[in-house]
Amino acid sequence: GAREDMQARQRLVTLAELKDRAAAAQPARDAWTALGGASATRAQLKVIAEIKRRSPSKGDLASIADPASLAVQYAGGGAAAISVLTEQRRFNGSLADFDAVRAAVDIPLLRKDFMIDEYQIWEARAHGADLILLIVASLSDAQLREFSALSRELGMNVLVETHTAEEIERAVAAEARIIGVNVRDLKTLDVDRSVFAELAGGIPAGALVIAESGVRGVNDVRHYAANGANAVLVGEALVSDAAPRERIAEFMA
Ligand code: IGP
Repeated sequence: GAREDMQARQRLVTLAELKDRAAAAQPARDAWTALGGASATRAQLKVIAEIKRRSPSKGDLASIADPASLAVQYAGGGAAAISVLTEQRRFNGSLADFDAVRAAVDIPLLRKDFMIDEYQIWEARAHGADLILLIVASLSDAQLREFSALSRELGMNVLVETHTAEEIERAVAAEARIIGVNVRDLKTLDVDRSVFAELAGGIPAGALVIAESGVRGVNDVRHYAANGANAVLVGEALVSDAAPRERIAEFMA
């Protein structure tokens, strides 16, 4: 179909071309400030609302006819940022989805994918991303540093994802300022919400702490907030809710 063709073409974009597009793109928005990083108290819990069509654990989550209008609802509900899955094989995402969302809202966007190459970081910026995801478990320390440095050079912030105390140490050593604890184990796909409370205390003051995955409703949000989350990253619960705008407002109240 058209989307496959589009992706096939996008893979043929040379790095040089991507660099030209990144240079021509609007400067990155300040995700750090949007997530409350500049606030002295960080009292207001922030929401990163995710656009995710399917997941390896649950299969198809929702038929998202129009990612742009979902994004507008997220922004209207007060989301601080929007995460857009671009990984195709397991999550049925695409850069076309990302582009549609970019055209529809002006808040910071996270390009959510498994970043393993500098090419993808240039690609993210070329498409107007403001924030990228780096998963500690899938990168070496050297990659973590290099990819973080490149992202910052391009004006983007980095969400560094962890799942163990050791990974938090590696994130801190790489000078991560926005640290996510994913309560889903990416190897087994099991969700264990208690992982957040166990690990969040190990994140140094100064860094923003993001609770990732497993939010079913406002009680889970409260639980993460009570255990030190500055923001929550919510996918499935929002894409499958008939009223995502109201749900986000409820999470933040
Ligand atoms: C959202 P949930 O349980 O609210 O749908 O989870 C987000 O944390 C999850 O999609 C995620 C993810 C990832 C997906 C966290 N880290 C890395 C793909 C790759």
